[in-house]
Amino acid sequence: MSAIDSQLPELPSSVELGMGQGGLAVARVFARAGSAEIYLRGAHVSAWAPTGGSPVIWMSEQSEYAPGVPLRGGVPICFPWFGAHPTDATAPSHGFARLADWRLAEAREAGDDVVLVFVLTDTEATRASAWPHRFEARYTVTVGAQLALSLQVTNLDTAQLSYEEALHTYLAVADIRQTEVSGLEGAPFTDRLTGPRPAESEPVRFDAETDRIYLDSTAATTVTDTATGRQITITKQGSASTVVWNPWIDKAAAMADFGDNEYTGMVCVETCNIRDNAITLAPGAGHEMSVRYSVA
Ligand code: TA6
Repeated sequence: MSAIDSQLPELPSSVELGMGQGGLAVARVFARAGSAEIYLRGAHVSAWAPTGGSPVIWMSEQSEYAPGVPLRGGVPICFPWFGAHPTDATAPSHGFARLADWRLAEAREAGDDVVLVFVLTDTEATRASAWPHRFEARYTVTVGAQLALSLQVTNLDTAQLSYEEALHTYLAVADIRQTEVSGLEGAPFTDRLTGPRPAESEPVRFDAETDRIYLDSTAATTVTDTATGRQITITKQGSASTVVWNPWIDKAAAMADFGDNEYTGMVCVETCNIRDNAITLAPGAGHEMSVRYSVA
């Protein structure tokens, strides 16, 4: 980890940098109000729980921790494109950010919380990719009784650029069949399996593979676990798209890094700017997308 050591900021005692699974560098955070784990590869939050509370972020037991393979679970950062790249079939799904090594630029205590800042800038590899722009991405993770995530992107190029982004959060639920996602009622969406669908008046419930894109949706959402009564509220700024995903049985079985029955214990509610909501920045301009998770 010598390369990482040399760039490290001073760490408060509540932050430990160590070796995680697969030998990957990981920051373990022990704030008074909450704890978390963040892999430097992908600036990937892989665990968060408020102090005294149960884990909120879900991670697959089958996740790989190998070069070139994204972690399964946690909060993957999808950037600078979402899903398959529109023109380059060889480009990695959901972009290069979740496969890249981010730099831990800052770690500090803020009352009962701890704030960490991770930075990714363009590299030779990204400049040779399907998205060759010069950029800086700053990802701020605030760990406490709530989890707050903020992704700031700045165009360091001399030309305009456009990108998609998603905080592809995997949330833990007791039983997906007894889980509801509310806050999206009245919003039309695209079901990635069957196409455009009209708005629904009920919360999203799950009885099959679910993969929905809500555009022009700035609403807060709530994941209600009717089995336990736990509610996870998701409030966001600077995000105009929301994605809701559960792979259900067949897709779960088809994914090598996902346990066959693990679909029952997770739901993804993703904070995004994708498709028609993609962000365009003039040279020197920046944009921030942020989200906050609170549990009741
Ligand atoms: O956000 C939902 C989604 O785009 C699904 O279509 C599904 O593919 C999921 O992401 C996981 O993608 P990944 O590339 O991590 O396997």
